[in-house]
Amino acid sequence: MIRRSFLQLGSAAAGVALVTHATKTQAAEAPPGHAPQAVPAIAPDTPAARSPVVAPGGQVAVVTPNGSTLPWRLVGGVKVGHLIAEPVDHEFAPGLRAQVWGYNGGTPGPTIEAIEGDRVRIYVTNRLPEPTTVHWHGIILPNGMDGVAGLNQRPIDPGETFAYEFTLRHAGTFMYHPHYDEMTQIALGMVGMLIVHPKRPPGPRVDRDFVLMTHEWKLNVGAKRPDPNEMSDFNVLTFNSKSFPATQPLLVGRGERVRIRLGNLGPMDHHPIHLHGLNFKVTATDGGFVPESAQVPDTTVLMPVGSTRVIEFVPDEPGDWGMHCHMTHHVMTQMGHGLPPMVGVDTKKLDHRMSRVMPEYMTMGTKGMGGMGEMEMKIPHNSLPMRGGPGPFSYIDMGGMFTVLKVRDDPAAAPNAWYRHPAGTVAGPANTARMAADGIDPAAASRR
Ligand SMILES: [Cu+2]
Repeated sequence: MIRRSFLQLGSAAAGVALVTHATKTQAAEAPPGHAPQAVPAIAPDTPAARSPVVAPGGQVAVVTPNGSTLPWRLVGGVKVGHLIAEPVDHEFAPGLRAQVWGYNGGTPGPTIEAIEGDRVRIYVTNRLPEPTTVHWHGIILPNGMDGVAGLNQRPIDPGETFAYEFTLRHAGTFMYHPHYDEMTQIALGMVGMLIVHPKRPPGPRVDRDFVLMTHEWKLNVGAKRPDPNEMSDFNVLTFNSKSFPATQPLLVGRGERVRIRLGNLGPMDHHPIHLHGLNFKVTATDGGFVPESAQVPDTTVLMPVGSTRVIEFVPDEPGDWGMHCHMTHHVMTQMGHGLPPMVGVDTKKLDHRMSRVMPEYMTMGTKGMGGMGEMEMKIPHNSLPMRGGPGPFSYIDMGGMFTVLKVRDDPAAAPNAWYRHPAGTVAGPANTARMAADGIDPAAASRR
């Protein structure tokens, strides 16, 4: 019996029934489910090397974790690129794949990177089953290049290739996406970033420059494709279309100036993105650069749908720092949805009755949901465990829109390793003698 059936049974009895490793023998006989795969906590191909300088003023190339950059070909002074809109077989994290739509074999599409004043010609080939267009979100260009189907051009039919050509008059952090059947095409993953480096950078030179797009998907357990008709209940939350632990960490050097360009082309939700271990300033939006006098220090930046926010910081505390959406359901995955509230419920009678018909039955969640992700329970084929992934101390209880900012004295060293904490700098069990000396009553601590 697959876990979904257990859930239905459990739900009918206002309980959450899961098979744990305590009942492995029976569980091992269960047919089509599979145990959650052990996944490496750190993606192996972290770009550790220093990025090349690509623009005036020592501006470094943008790095797209889990993504790529669109290659240019220079023809008669024009930068020529090619976007192919097409279906993509995408892995959100090990154990969860789906048929999505994207560009050039991926979602998000390749990051387009250019320099203020560049003339670009971008061919768009449509390999989708329906028409599409590309809108260059935030770019000020001739009206007929803006990509709104019906208003600025006719749609690009399946099999056709259109050419878009314009001059990048303004520097900034922009995006691209279809403006034909947006509801379907954006929800299925057709999004990308468009970075225009300034001719004269307005602020201090940065050492690292990353782009991260937030996105949300409704992917029913067992479904082959995300549901583009969903309006509110999204269950797969991603950075650059990956859920933790598949999100590639951002590796930076202590004391380096770091820029992260965030973009949100998700269908419906804003995301408050929070960084640990540092504070930052918002230096730009898709509307332009924020004057230094107006830059507010912060640790969370709200990412409204259809906008970009650029943050910059200089981390001075080394370590592995969490970076995540602060909406608690956005660090959950498929299994966190639609469960009955169980905290504090007395399930003794239910467990006893259920054990007569299903010996492996055990109601869970009565003490909270912590630890649910790491249990070796059977989960349906092609689904994610409730949340999280393995960490250096124990299971990390967050998944979805979560990644790790790795601040190192030597950013070129051991990108796959967890941070090694100096002795005496990790929280641990308190010493009772020390507690007493500090005026904390050990008896009060042990009272329940
Ligand atoms: Cu969120």
